[in-house]
Formats: sequence, structure tokens, C-alpha cells
Amino acid sequence: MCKTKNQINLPVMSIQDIDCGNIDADIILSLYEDMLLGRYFEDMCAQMYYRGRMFGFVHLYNGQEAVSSGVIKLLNPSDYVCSTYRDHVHALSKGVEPKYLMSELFGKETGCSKGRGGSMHIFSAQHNFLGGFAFIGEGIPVAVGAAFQSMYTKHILNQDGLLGVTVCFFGDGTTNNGQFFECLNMSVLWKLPVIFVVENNQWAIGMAHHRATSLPEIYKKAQVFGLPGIEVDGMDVLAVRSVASVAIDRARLGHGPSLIEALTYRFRGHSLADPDELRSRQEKNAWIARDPVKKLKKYIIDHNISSSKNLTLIESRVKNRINDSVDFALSSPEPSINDLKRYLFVED
Ligand SMILES: Cc1ncc(C[n+]2csc(CCOP(=O)(O)OP(=O)(O)O)c2C)c(N)n1
Repeated sequence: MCKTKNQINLPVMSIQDIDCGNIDADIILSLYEDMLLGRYFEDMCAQMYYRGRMFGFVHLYNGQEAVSSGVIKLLNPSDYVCSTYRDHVHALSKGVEPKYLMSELFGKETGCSKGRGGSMHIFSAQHNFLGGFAFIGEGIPVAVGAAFQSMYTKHILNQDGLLGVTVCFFGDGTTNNGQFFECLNMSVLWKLPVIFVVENNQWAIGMAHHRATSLPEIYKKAQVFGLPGIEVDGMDVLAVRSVASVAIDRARLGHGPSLIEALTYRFRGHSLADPDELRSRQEKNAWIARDPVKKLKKYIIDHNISSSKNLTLIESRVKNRINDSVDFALSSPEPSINDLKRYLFVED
């Protein structure tokens, strides 16, 4: 999608263009539940932030849920995910329990990073969730390293089992950074099992994407390095899943990296400290009309995949999990001052 000044261009590829007939109803419902989990979790974070329960910057993912669920729900537990500071929902999709995530955001000892990381540094070794990085682009070389490790253990150390796949998420603004280009080069050179997922939400804080980059179609930049690049409607979970499936198979079979540019939009400001005054109401409304959660719900009802009653049950199950996560975080202890220096080195 080429975006020019003062023009709102929306994604064209959508559920209607994709053959979804072969996707199991249970999978579609699990995608719906995962997206709802992300949406409700982030809404609760906003409430807790404004009540003073969280500190520092908190970047929410509302509007982008189809990208996380569409890609991560196809991965094996042993595959790796690398995120950015907008990391809560990627961690949830990878299987981190909401209570350990909420607790982390509250700075509690029971948090998945022992309360030492906070919102921008979500990490879970158990889930091969590699972070959470405050600096943009930092996760890209980490993901390439993880993919190199998967290839090395499989092909040099001859370890049995499937080749591990690493997925690296980052934003459109980040693709103007050097690490992006260096890592595309290395990943093709070494044929690494890595997938770069650019979440093009059209803005880098207050900088519109088309004003910051020489070629707004990021997916085309992949071709220069010799890896496939594909653009997809990032507001459509089934469309995302369809392109992610091809990229994951390619990586798993040892055929090398891919780049997916998911066209999406964040429904809130850059962070909860951002008054969000730079984006026009007209632009926001145009994207909100494509809400990925509502879109999938409509698809489920229109195609008789599930009843409204069952969807309501899913919604209340998700809400209960989120409420439980707040109770857990509130009742968890603060880290002890005696442990100030713990977890700095590997022996901890
Ligand atoms: C190396 C570095 N430079 C600058 C910043 C300040 N910064 C924080 S977020 C951001 C914009 C990133 O936009 P994008 O990659 O599109 O991700 P989004 O926030 O839209 O998800 C910038 C420049 C930073 N965090 N790290």
C-alpha cells in the first residue's frame, strides 16, 4: 500500500479473498478468544495505569490483535518470538498467563520477569518469548541469533526434531533503522528460519510512515535482499494466518526467511502518556471501522460457525481471566530489597 500525504489508503486483501473453508471452526474460535484476550487485557492495562498501578511507559496493542493471533497461534511452543515495547499481546498469544503478565506490569515478584522488567521488557524463557525491548530494532538481531541457533543445533549438532522457527515483530518506523537491513542480509545469506513481521500501523509516534521512508511499501524492500516479501490486511486474522502459514512452512523446511508487512492501525495513542492529537479523526474512524475483533465476530456469526450465546460465554471466560489476573497482581508481594542484585547474572 503506497500512502501519500493526506490520503487514507486501507488494505485491500481481506477474508473474502481467502479460502477459509478449510479452517477448522475450533481454530477460528480459538483465534477469536486469543484476540479478545489481547483486547480486554490492554483495556484493563489502561484502567490500571490511570489508577496508578503501573509505572513508566505503557504501549498498548489495541487494533493490531489480528497480527499477533494470526501469526503466533500457528507456532509450536518451542518456536521463538521476539517483540518490541508493544509486547503484552504477543506474550499472551505465545502462552504467557495473563496473571504473570499483569503482575509484571505491577512490578511484583510473581511477574514473568520477576517484576524487574515492566511493560517494555516482558520475557519468558519457558515460552521462548525473547522480549520486550525498549529500543526500536533491538529485537531484530536477537531474533536472527535465535534463528541461527536453531539452524546450528539442527544441522551442525544434528539434533533430532523439527527445525525451530523464530518470528520477529516490529513497527514500520523501525524499518528505517540499520539493524533491519543488516539482518535481512544475514538471514538470507545463512538461509535462517526467521520471519520478519512488520506491523505497519502507519505511524511512528507522531511521524506518518509515508513521510519517513523512501519506499512506503516495506514488503518490496525484502526483494532487494532476496527473500519473499508479502503485504497483508493486518486487520483480518484469517488473511494474516494464511500468509503466515506459508512463511512458517518455508522456514520450517529450511528454505529461509520471509517478510510479512501487515497493514494495521493502533486504536490508542503511541503510549498511554500520548494525548494522540496528531492523527485525524477521519483517519482513525476509517480504521476503527475495520476493527479486527468485530470483523471476525461478524464472520463467525454470518457463517454459522458458532452461536451468539457461545461467543458471549467466550467473552465472559476471557473477562474472568483478566479480572483474576488483576486480583493476582494486587495480592502478589513486591520484590524484596534483599534481592536487588538477583537475576543480574546467569547463576540466578
Ligand atoms: C533506537 C531508538 N531510537 C528512538 C527511539 C524512540 N522511539 C520510541 S518508539 C519510536 C517509534 C517506533 O515506531 P514503529 O517502529 O513504527 O513502532 P510502533 O510504535 O508504531 O509500534 C521511536 C522512534 C527508541 N525507542 N529507540
